[in-house]
Amino acid sequence: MTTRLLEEKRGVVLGVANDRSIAWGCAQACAHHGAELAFGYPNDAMKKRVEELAQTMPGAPVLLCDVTKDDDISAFFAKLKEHWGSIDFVVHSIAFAHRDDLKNPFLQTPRDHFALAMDVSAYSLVAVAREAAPLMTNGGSIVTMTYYGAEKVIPNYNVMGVAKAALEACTRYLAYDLGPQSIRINAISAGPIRTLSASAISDLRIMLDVAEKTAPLRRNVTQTEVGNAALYLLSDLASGVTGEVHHVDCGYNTLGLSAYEPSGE
Ligand code: NAD
Ligand code: 0WE
Repeated sequence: MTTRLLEEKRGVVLGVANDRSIAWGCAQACAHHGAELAFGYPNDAMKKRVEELAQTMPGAPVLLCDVTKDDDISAFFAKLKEHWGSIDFVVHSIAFAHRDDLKNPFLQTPRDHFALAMDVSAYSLVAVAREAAPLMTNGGSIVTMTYYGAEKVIPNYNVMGVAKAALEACTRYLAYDLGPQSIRINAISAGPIRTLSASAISDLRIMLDVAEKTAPLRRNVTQTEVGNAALYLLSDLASGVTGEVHHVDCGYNTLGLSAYEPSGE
């Protein structure tokens, strides 16, 4: 590799669960381009998994960061300030909704489930950006992950679609607030990918099959391809790019998805 797009840069990756995570695709692309990385994990159950993967990147700190907890987020960035002094980028690759809410009619979404999905999947970007920004003393770049269900109805995506619409709007408003500090923030709208979260979705097979048949590239996107798009947005190549949703989906959003009906209905 001759180009080292992130040489001398230090960044945070939130959302690694295993080697199929989109966050891990981003981490690998960044590491290949010379970045030094730190990882966050939400609980003890995830700690070992993240540590095992991070071991392949010598010296990478692995620290607790449940994004529903303000104290976790501030302690996470306080430790990084001590360790590094400053940071250059953040990858936010986190979402959660109750499983039932991705199956039952959206109409039935309980108030507290709606709030949880919004908290983990949208507000957390605001909370993370607020704590990360003071460490981005030379400017910075933040990337988050969204999905087409923010723009159009994807059957069963439900409350996650609403949360992703909020996440995309948060990206624009944060870009406006952070722009004066030369901090950019962008979202990548990825096509369907078989990850830990996605494999819990009963219609994922259908989403993957439909995309493969009808997207202009006639295939599905990979974690590596999403990681490479994140690499560009995190690097100085994208120095004039902020507040945008970038589709990395093989042209998935050109589908006539209104013709799609979930499993046999
Ligand atoms: P994944 O399961 O590998 O990653 C989701 C991560 O969220 C996990 O690492 C999990 O630990 C983390 N997380 C959940 N709650 C958390 C909390 N409270 N604090 C900290 N971390 C928490 O699945 P993925 O598919 O790689 O998902 C990553 C992102 O990509 C999500 O935002 C998802 O919506 C988005 N996305 C996924 C697809 C897809 O088809 N897989 C497509 C488009 C966008
Ligand atoms: O953002 C996502 C999935 C996010 C997700 C997945 C789960 C499953 C396990 C959030 N919370 C949970 N909670 C759980 O308990 N994607 C973009 C993948 C996805 O999800 C769908 C899709 C696709 C694609 C749901 C319905 C239809 C298509």
